[in-house]
Amino acid sequence: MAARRGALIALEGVDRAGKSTQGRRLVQGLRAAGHKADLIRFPDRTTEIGQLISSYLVREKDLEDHTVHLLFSANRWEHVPLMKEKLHQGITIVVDRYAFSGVAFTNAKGNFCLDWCKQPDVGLPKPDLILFLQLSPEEAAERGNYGHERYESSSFQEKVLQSFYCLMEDKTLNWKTVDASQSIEDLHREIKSIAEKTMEEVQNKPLEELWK
Ligand code: NYM
Ligand code: MG
Repeated sequence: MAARRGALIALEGVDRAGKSTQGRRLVQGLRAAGHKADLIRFPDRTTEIGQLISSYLVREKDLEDHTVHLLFSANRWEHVPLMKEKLHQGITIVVDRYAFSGVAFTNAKGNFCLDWCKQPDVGLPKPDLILFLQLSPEEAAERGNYGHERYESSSFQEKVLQSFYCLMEDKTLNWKTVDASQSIEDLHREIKSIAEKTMEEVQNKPLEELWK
């Protein structure tokens, strides 16, 4: 029998929903339970492409909108060989944002249709589970001010949320919405239990390709 593979689990949601906190907690929790698990955060600002993206986000650099969209996608593709290797070694990969953030943020700019936004990411490893951390704009605002990066305004985040809702209508993907207004620990327990169930279900199934 072929070796069991790890699961690819994506965390999505608007800014301040708690994706990074929950991503870290999930990997810690899975490791403590004896699973092999790694975390990847997108954008990964440490690569050369990621540094360009970061200088765009902090407004040090202006980049044309199509260009920056393609850079975000390239920043995912550069991780694909290692992601596949790890998944096939039985390591579960938790991604803090993935192609869905890529599509939702560019689509929120207004002049890019969902179909165009999706194309560069077609064929990426398909997540076995996409956890959508749901938080109302009011609750997000109560968590403190946005930072000073591009996209960090409540009017833009509202458009991002609408784009996420369009993407969630795709029933070929395993979206699960969780209530991100819960305490960190309660949300962690819920997420870990959904993740472990998915890991069990997919371990003998082939890894699929996104939007193909
Ligand atoms: N973002 C993130 C995009 O616009 N496209 C993408 O493909 C990804 C992965 O980058 N506001 C945006 C969403 C965020 C910003 O992400 C930086 P983070 O998680 O705050 O570092
Ligand atoms: Mg941010």
